[in-house]
Amino acid sequence: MIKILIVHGPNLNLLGERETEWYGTVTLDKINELIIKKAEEVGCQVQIKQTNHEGKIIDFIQEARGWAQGIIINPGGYTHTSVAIRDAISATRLPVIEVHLSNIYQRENFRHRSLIAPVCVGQISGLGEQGYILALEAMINILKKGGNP
Ligand code: CA2
Repeated sequence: MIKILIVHGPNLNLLGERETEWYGTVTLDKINELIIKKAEEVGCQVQIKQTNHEGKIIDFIQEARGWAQGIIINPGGYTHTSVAIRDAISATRLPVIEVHLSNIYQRENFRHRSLIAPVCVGQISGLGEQGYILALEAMINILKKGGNP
């Protein structure tokens, strides 16, 4: 069975409470419910993790090689700053899809650059919680094709 790791980065645990103009009112629990439902429908296994710490994200990426065949990640604010997360993704041989709830290109200039996207197979930005579901579908197709889109 295909196994996929989902990583939510910093502050995503606050979803639904504030900044609803960018992220809507959906909570992280609700997003995780949708992901699990989709995974059950398509018959894949998911592990979902959230952390506010950069090093933990790196640990999750490194550890994923022992379990998962692909990674879906919303690196939160680290998207725009973290060479270390980029290096961890580069080092893993797993395909990675980057997801953002908001359209980062409609926002402040500093959010237009992702250090992570160049080492991912693709990026989904601006489609809200749907982005995770689309990423899951895409990842399954990519894995069925041997790891390339
Ligand atoms: O759009 C996305 O998914 C982001 O990754 C969300 C990050 C942001 O730094 C990225 O530029 C784009 C922020 C995570 C959520 O932050 C919240 C802060 C307060 C209340 C609710 C969420």
